[in-house]
Amino acid sequence: MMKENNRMFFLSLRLLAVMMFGASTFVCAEEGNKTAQYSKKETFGNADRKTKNVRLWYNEPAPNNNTGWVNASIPMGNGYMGVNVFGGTETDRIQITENSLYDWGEDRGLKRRGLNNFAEVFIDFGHHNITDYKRELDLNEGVSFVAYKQDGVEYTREYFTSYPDKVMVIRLNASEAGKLSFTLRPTIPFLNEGKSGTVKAKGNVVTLSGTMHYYNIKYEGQFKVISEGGEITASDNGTINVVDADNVVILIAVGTNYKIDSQVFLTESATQKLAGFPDPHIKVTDYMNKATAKSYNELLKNHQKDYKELFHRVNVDFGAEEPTIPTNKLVDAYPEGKFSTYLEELAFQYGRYMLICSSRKGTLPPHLQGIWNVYEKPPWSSQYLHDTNLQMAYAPVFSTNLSELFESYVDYFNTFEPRQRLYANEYIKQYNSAQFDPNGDNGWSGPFWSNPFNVPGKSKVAGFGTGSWIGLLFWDYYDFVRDESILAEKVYPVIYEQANFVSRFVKDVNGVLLANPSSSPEQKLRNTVGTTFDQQMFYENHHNTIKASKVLDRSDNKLSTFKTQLPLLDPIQVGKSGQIKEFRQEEYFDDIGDPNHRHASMLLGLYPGQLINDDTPAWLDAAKVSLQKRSHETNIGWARAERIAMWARAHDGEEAYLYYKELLSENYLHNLFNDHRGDPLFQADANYGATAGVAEMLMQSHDYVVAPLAALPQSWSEGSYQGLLARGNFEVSAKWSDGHASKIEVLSKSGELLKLRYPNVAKASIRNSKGKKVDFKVINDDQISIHTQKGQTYVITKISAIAPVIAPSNLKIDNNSTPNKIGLSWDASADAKSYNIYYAGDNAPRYELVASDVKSSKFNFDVSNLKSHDQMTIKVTAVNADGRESNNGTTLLWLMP
Ligand code: FUC
Repeated sequence: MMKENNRMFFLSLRLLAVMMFGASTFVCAEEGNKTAQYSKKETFGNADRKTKNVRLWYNEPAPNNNTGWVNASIPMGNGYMGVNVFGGTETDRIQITENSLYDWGEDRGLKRRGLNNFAEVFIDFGHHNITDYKRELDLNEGVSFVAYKQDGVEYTREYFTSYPDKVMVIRLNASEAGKLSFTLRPTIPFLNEGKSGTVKAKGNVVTLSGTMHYYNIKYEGQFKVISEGGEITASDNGTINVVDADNVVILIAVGTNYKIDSQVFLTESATQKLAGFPDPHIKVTDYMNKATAKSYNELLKNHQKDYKELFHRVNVDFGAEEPTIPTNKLVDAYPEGKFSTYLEELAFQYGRYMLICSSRKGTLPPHLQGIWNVYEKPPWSSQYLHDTNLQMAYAPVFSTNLSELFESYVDYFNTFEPRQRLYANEYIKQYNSAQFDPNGDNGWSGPFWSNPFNVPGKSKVAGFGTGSWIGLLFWDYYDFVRDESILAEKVYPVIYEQANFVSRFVKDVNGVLLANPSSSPEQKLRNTVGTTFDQQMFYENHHNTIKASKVLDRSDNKLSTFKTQLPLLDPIQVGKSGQIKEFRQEEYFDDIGDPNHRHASMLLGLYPGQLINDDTPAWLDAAKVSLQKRSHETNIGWARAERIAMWARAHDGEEAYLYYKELLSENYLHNLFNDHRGDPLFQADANYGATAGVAEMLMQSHDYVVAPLAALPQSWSEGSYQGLLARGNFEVSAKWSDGHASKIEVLSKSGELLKLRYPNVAKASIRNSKGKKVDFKVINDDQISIHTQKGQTYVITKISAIAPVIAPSNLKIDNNSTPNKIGLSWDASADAKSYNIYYAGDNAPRYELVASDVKSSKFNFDVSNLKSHDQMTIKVTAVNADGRESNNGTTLLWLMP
């Protein structure tokens, strides 16, 4: 380590130069005399792939208080720990979170406590005459920096959290030898009768250890100071003093005796849950010893290899210039109408960054605050809430090409699932005892909230669909990566046993099977029958289970039940406002519950589900009605994020973008943490969710047709992206200008059939990466299919632009006085040579063509043969001189007299 420090001294100087003077390249690693340089325009993967600079930077440290933590500190993490770096000069503060340090109990009047703050680490420098201050989080590097001058000396620090080496590394430098002096002061926050601990310093190590009593959690943190030059003194008060060093590396390792193990959930006694698990001293010492044996250089290299391999899979560029103002100013200017495209790019990548920090195999999954918590009593105890928040944490994991990060949840799920099986038995006995299997083969029930120690059974505020919603994540894991061993081992058992459970909670009501009991998340009407939430989630999980059984050629005994039930699950009901109903009892949109509710659970089949799509255009139109009626009233971060994705699925890039703008304007703090509702109250869900929403704007594949630029807003008229993942394991890249794609590239990673939709794609040049023409099948002008070869890239260029056909508008009934005749009229479309008239009766997913080639903007619709319907949606589209039909139409709902 010592030898390396010399070299790293120069590294720090270079980094400082980059940060302060904006050099375009910086030294990232040195090998002997060889210097490896990473330029800003580093290429990777295919030749076109450019990494755009994505960074947050500030001209002052984060204020040293809770507001500074939530608003301005820089979050980092490696699954083993989350850290928030303040970057102070008088005193730096590094707050550490370890996701298993959980407190519970009712002492001191605090009923629910939850995740506790692991450590507050202070580094006292006493620098207060500083100039040229800058701190930065470089998302491309996964490293953060601080630099400033004091009395002519340049001080720099680099921080990173390494997943492979399980430690945090801080590197401190001064530009002159012997000028680095500080005191390292790790502390244990919130010591009280529920938490005991001590901090001791010996040699060059501070050890912080103790017990969190409720669950009898042993915790330990080690902080090692490796200094070149100067003197190190350990004090009895648990601090280490460094005087006149040249440069220093601090290593931090933390842990508890928690293990991701079913014992934890199956043991009732709180203090026995961790019984028999090894003391954390063993593993923390092991992490520390292994890290100490490596040079700083090696640690940095390991970290960057791991981090960059994930982060750099996706690049987005909406044509933004890197701003010259710091990130806090960028965020502050945004609501004033100075919309920054750079911030829009940055926030997209930030969600991916946060997921990499907070969801790594072998460590607990991201909770409501990801892996960051400064409090003793965090909001909602930093739990896993399964009626939207947890699912949103994983919303970008597949589409933004980070699939293996889901493994963190897979392991957690598998440890709590045995406990949920016991609940499943109880619930079936309680609600539908005739369906109880005495052998205990009743599947698993989905939890609402859970934490690292408990799964308290079902939700009081949502139906059993929460489990099937978890099932969607598992299905997506396979559906995106198409690995049959993942399907067989990790996905199928989960979704099959979920279908097994919910299949016992459906009741025959007039020939359809309705969830009973049933609730729609957090809405007023509870314990009813057949909410759209439950119906859709049951439907999707049954459907996916049957599909998976076919892929795996399984013939398990309950499949026949699922197959019988599936067509009777009746997942979508269209109401009298033309909306997708949330409740069976609902007629018009705002009949029941809060019309502006943050949850839009009746639309989960639109997103993140797959049920409502381009192949069900009448449902898609009904979903749009519901989305419009849900309005922009909500100020809740995650709800806005969800609507970005929902509007994107409805192909309305402008509405999707508007929600993104609202989120960035009102919910994003200076460090880009999402503020749930303006307290500020941090919830990481919208950070992840916004990333997922933007991904849906850029590319969709939920109906197994890869659709690049499916909901592009005008504000992103120029741009490119690389590496988004589509179902079928296709990596998709696109480049566009004037809102029109000039190039689409698809890398087939599993050799599956590629269906591709883009206007005029059938007339474009379609070649492989060697420039050879590729055979494809034309489905229509806008859709083709290709039997792909694994590993081959398909390049689509020369895509001739189409002017989208303007839809007619304002469809209305002029005259309904003649029985069985509806006299329709609409405002003409300037593009129309003729019109097509359609209807969809009641809850039909698709329209029937009533008339085509209608030349005027009036039509007399004869409904005498359609009297069996209670209502119908009528739709008119425009057809232009080339025979191209408008994407949208004008619709109205007709209630049969
Ligand atoms: C659900 C949401 C709330 C909040 C909470 C943590 O109850 O409805 O908005 O996100 O979880």
